[in-house]
Amino acid sequence: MEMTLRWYGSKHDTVTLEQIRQIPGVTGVITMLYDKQPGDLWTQEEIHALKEEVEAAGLHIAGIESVNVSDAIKAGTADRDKDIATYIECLRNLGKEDIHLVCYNFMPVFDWTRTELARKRADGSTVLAYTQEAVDNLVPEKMFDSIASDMNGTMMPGWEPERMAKVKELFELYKNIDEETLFNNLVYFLKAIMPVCNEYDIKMAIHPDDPAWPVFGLPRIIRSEEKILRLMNAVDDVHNGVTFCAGSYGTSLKNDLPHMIRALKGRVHFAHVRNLKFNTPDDFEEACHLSSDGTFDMYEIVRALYETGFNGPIRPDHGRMIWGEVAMPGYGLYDRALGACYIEGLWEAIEKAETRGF
Ligand SMILES: [Mn+2]
Repeated sequence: MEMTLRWYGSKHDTVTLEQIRQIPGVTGVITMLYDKQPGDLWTQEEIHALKEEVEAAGLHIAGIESVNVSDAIKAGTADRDKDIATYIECLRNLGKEDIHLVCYNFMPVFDWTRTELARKRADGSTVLAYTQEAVDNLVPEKMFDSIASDMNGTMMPGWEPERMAKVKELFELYKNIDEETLFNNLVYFLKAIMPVCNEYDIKMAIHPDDPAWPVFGLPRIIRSEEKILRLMNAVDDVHNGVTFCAGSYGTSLKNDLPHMIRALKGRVHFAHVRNLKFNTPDDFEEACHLSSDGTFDMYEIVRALYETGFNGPIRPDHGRMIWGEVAMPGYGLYDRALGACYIEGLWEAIEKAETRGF
């Protein structure tokens, strides 16, 4: 595995490449061209410039998160073939720049949903949190407003003002799309892009839906072992793979995370490793990464990745806001750095126990 950190680019991120490089063991960043909208072309020159900036800081681009998929592709409208052609061109340009991992998601309208971005914990830290009750009492437009007012002056991916302005239109677009149609649209997209992925050895890694159930009546298709295996089998190519996001699959306590990792052996290309603390099955918060602070056994998650021969990038996921840091909620420097070192410690212990036979 390679330890990485997500980086939002010098224009948007409060964390610098210089700081990331000083986190023990971190050698790569997961990034993207943050001013691009879904459906835009990423030119080779733009990708090259980003790559040079990262490499000048002594790091490298370990993968892209994300090349976002347009609503035309997800909803299967008349424009989808045009957008798929552009997507293929983006992949080709990434391949030419020697980038071989692309994370993406296939969630309609909302990329991810939390109902609080700064819930205060007993130690004074703040974390992202979710309660089903809050979602049940919100109309989608208000969801955008509450997220926007809580961003610490930053822009959160998936919650861009451009998308907020279109929320009603987007709901209209997905009105008649059920899970089966959405799944078929995803398969259509993957089959169309597999040739360029094979040509440039680009591993596509789908991010699960977050939370792992339908919200606001929108279909959600990547949320359980059964559903993700169905997708792996529908397009049975190693380049059709998975971002194993523990914190997203883990929103459903029905998902057995280590079991899922083993079932997906060979198809997990990227891992988001994070803990959640459940207060009730309908109320969870993003704890620090340690097993002792949350609900998941992080040792078992990392062990499943190790034992299945996982060799892609791992990144710590949303961290707590601690030590007075002001940053994009979930994406401060300090707690993610602690998370990275903790995961590296687990990995080293598991690897040494295995290779030294104790
Ligand atoms: Mn994730």
